[in-house]
Amino acid sequence: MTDREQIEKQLREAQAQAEADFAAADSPQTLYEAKTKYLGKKGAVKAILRGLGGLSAEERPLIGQIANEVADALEIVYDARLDVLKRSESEAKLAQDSIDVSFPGTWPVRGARHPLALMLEEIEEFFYSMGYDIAEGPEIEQEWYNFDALNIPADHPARDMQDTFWMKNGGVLRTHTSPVQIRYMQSHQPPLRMIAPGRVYRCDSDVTHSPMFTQVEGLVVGEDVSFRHLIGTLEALLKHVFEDSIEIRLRPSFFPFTEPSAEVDLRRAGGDWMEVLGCGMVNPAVFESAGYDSSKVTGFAFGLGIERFAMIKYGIRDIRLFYENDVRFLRQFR
Ligand code: FA5
Repeated sequence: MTDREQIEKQLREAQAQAEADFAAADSPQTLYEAKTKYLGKKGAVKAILRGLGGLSAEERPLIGQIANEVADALEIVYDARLDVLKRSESEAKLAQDSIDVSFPGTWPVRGARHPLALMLEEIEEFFYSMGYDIAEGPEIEQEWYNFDALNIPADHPARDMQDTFWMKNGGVLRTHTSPVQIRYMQSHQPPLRMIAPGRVYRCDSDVTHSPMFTQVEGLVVGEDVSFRHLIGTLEALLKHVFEDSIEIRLRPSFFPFTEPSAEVDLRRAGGDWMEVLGCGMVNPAVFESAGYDSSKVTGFAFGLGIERFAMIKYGIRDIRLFYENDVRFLRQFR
């Protein structure tokens, strides 16, 4: 056998031995060790090539080519075996880590919507479905919008109906959402239907009065809007919010911005009456402040307190609970 044949034979034997070792490897780790043993810098193939010294210049490239073929072939066998080993390794892991779907899990702690947010959403949904626009106005209001434009002149006793927080610059924290009526009419022409929810402020505090509370104003203006429309609308609203489980009482009342005016009280069977809203037909003086021709339009308006609605709906006795953020209270609305 010539030297060349000798080396070629060694290479082929090394290849066969390597393939057998690769096949026998039972983990990526042992497979890698086997690869290094044959193809690494100090591996068997390199060792054989180092023995090329005795070959002629023509023979050397031929042997080099065979060595490359052997190395390439082994790389392919290596990759295929590695694939198989990795797959069976991950299958074994999956089988071991199998999930017990009947095991009770840990529940994330869930928050709850605030009862006032729930109530407001319910009221907004009702009016939105009836085609009302939803408007907003500033909480720091000009005296003119909060009072004068609503037919409450400076020296009129009606100014004291609501205890006002005055600002140093002469502005007020709005005492009701009625000023939004004026702002809305200034920027819209009749016919119109809108509600204006928002926070209002008064120097006032006990179990049914909070210094900050939330009103929803309503305003409908058109050519033939009547008191009957007002009553029908409020009845439909109360039915939507309380279903049939509530008694309704309408009392004549007084507001400078409506004429005639009324207040609505509600009571659960066996409970006490609670006033929830004021309403009436828009006073012509209010149309004039807003720039409408009071001989051409009529309208109704109302202002309701959503804390009072929520107190009755959820059976809450003290209005202050809404603002104390006691989680034991809030959790009940989950
Ligand atoms: C007004 O504020 C009128 N602007 C309502 C109105 C609008 C009448 C349009 C006619 C036309 P009153 O002060 O009564 O009215 O308040 C209306 C509602 O707000 C009350 O019925 C009550 O539900 C609620 N409310 C009043 N004061 C408080 C308070 N301090 N805390 C909680 N809710 C209150």
